Amino acid sequence: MMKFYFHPLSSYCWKVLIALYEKGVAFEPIVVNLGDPAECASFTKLSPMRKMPAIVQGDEIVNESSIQIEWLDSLAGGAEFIPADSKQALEVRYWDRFLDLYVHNVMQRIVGERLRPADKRDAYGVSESKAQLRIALDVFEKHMAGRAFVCGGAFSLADCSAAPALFYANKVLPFETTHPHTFSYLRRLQQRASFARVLEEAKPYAHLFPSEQAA
Ligand SMILES: N[C@@H](CCC(=O)N[C@@H](CS)C(=O)NCC(=O)O)C(=O)O
Repeated sequence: MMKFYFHPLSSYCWKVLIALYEKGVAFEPIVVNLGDPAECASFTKLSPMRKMPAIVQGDEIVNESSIQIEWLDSLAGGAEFIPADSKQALEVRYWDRFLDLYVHNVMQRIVGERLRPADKRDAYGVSESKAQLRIALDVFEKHMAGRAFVCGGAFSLADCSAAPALFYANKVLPFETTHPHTFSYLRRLQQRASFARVLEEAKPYAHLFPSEQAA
């Protein structure tokens, strides 16, 4: 059976978990504690950059969330995350990149800053990251006006990317009033069975998320 190495609070793991739940694929969940040096060393054998999640099936190791979701698409059955039409597929991949690079990774930098020792924090870097995140949200807000999903009429890889990125972005830069289309899309995602399940399973770990006061 497919092994899924992850942490229940990790946003990139959420992205792939959503896809797994959408597909209804059976898998063995294995929680990774990167704080444990031995676990960390053995996980690095699966994921050379030490990034979660990692998927292992037989001899095959699959890294990087977007590739993992494309790989899941290549398994028979279930939802399709990359449209067969090549033009639509490019649009999905574009928004997947946009959401990872300009929303998800920027949000991670802001959260990561909260975990640094007090004397190593970079307030200027945080304000720059928040400014970048605001620009990305502005672009996304325009795109989402009148849309149910990020691309076309169906849930895709781009929606898997959007869910965790926007959920945590809303924690570091709340956008209910500034970006209403994006906010109502996030609320719809939270009601979707796959993401609602991910959020429910993460609840016991929610206290580990660093608050702004921690920074
Ligand atoms: N580009 C990677 C990013 C994965 C990533 O950033 N994972 C985080 C958890 S959300 C991680 O493993 N962080 C551990 C670390 O950097 O030490 C992907 O799409 O899979």
